[in-house]
Amino acid sequence: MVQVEFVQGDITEQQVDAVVNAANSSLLGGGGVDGAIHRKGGPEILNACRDLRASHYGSGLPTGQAVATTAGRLPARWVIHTVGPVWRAGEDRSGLLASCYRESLRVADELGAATVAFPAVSTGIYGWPMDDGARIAVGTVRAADTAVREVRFVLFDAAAYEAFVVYM
Ligand code: AR6
Repeated sequence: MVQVEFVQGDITEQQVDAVVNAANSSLLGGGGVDGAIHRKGGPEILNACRDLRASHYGSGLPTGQAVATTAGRLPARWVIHTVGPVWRAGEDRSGLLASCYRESLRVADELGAATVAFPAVSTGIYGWPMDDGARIAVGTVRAADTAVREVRFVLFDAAAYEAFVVYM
């Protein structure tokens, strides 16, 4: 079974095989985690994303799916880009959020990544409530059928860390 860890910190600094990016469908960058990964990882990541758009995802990466690129100058070897759902009150989109974690681990397995760091997908600009995002994230990873040995949830602030660590 996958070993789950929780740390407060910056996803771009993680020494793991793959870091997961909370991207958008365009794969061409944005704010939050996405902005930080492209800024620190350098242009190699954006170039790889442009190639993916041209070759496989002409209309963008659908919500809930995941795809890998180089990690450029980051300490990790790969970035796995996933597109979380935007929170909509009164609409249950939790299956899409769970899919982000499951699909990212599936891509990690394809790469042969043994250690993977995740941010709290959708809980920033996309507005998902942190407590619910943490429950879905940890529950999905623990239930996943994966060869990944270690999943590290990297939480940006103390409130996010507290929300996740409940599920230790
Ligand atoms: N390391 C770890 N966690 C971080 C970092 C970091 N460097 N920076 C922010 N967080 P967000 P989303 C936390 O907004 O909600 C982008 O524009 C943050 O506090 O990065 O999935 C994309 O292009 C929050 O808890 O991702 C999309 O358009 C969590 O990471 C959109 O934002 C996710 O916040 C995606 O929105």
